[in-house]
Amino acid sequence: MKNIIALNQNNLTNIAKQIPCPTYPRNELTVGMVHVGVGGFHRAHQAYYTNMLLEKFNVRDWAICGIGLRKGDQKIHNVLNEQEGLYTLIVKHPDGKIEPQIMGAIIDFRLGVDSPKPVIQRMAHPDTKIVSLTITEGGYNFNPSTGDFDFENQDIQHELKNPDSPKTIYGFLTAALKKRRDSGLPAFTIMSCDNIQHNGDVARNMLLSFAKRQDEELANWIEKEVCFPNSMVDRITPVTTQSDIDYLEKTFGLQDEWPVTCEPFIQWVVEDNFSNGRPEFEKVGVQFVSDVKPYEKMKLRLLNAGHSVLGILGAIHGHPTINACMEDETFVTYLRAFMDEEATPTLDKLEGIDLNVYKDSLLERFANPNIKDSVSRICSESSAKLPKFLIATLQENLDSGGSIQFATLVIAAWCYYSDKGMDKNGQPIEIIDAMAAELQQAARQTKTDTLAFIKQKSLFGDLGQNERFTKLYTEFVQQIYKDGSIKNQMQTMI
Ligand code: CS2
Repeated sequence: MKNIIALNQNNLTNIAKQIPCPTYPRNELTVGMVHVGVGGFHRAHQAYYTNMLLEKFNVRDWAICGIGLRKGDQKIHNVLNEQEGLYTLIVKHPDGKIEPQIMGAIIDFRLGVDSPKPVIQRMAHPDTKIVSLTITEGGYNFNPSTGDFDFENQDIQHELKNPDSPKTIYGFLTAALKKRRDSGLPAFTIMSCDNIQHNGDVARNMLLSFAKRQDEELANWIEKEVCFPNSMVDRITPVTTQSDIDYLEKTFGLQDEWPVTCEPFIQWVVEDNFSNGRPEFEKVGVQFVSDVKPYEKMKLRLLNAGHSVLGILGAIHGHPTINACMEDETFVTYLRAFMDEEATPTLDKLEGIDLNVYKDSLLERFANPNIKDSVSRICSESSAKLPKFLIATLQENLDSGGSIQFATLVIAAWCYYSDKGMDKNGQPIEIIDAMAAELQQAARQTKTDTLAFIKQKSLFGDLGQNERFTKLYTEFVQQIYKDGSIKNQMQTMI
């Protein structure tokens, strides 16, 4: 039995005998970035790049303070407090090599749920120069079909009337920016790192819509002073499992309550547009460009949409993980056909990027047998993801007369998935979606109204009125409901 060592600052010298640890003086760091939404992705991506910067380049003023705004963030708050911001990043290579490394860039964590003040103070602190976000596609509070800010949201209503007790990201940002303006401090940059096309522009439009209703003068100041760089972020980060925790304990005797696992690949392309300085991330491989939009579109429409294609079809077929889908020839061929025939024609040419090479690399990354990315993670919050990842492509192909069959089958499968909540073997599928009830209700009407599911305007806009689409969709839905098998249908198309 190994001696068990808890992960904390005091034990780092000991842990470093087996696992690379931060060697920079963590107690000398100051917080330059405040990050909202400290999930696995942030810890494997921005916090990883930052850790490298602190480790290799003597940087001291760009450490991170994590922020949680939801009740569910209590757990990460407790773990990071207990572990003094330290956690293990476990990089899993396709050949079986596993590289754990202790990350130290997060030096503080604050929960804004019951006491907003400490969060506002942190954002308004003179040292804070960037507030970055991974609040998920659904966190931006806009109507996916119109793109308009959703003022009906109860929390938004509350914070419009009570600017001092914010609940959502918008209330926190305006409260902190107001403090900065009133005390003559420069604004911070708001850097979205979510998988949304033009994520910075979306963050800007939403914040300004909100601020204009809350405080017009402040909105004008924000409009003038705050930069919102667009960015493309990429690293596949599956949900941490108990076996990841056990691996650290069994192999190294290390007790880490919440490590993060990820693939070796990492990419970050950001527009160089900051209000108040930025870390020299280019030193650790981040690409700064003047226009990130073509990169974003390529990634969302190939990687994220590709994930959703495998995820939804795989869930019904009974494949538990993305790599299991990639061991199935039918899925691989189908995915490549979707990429080549439907996603690629909607993309712009990108200098220096060969789309075929990019697509080949995606297939390899998806097939990494050690990542075991669950289809349930991919399918979670599909109502927020599919309009951006897939429906936009479908719509463009309808407009141009291009192929729509591969994406349409996924929409039909999504209806069946939302209705039945089980795979073809009768195993229940756990549906994690803020709109799960509405989706199921609409899907359940399919028997009497074949188009009921796609009549949900907030997701599908006017797709339900497009004859070419509805004809194909009807055919697919009827087929899937008849035999519950998705694979037969996929095979006839490839
Ligand atoms: C995934 C992404 O959310 C999803 O469905 O496609 O989380 C994906 O793994 C990341 O964007 C990879 O960079």
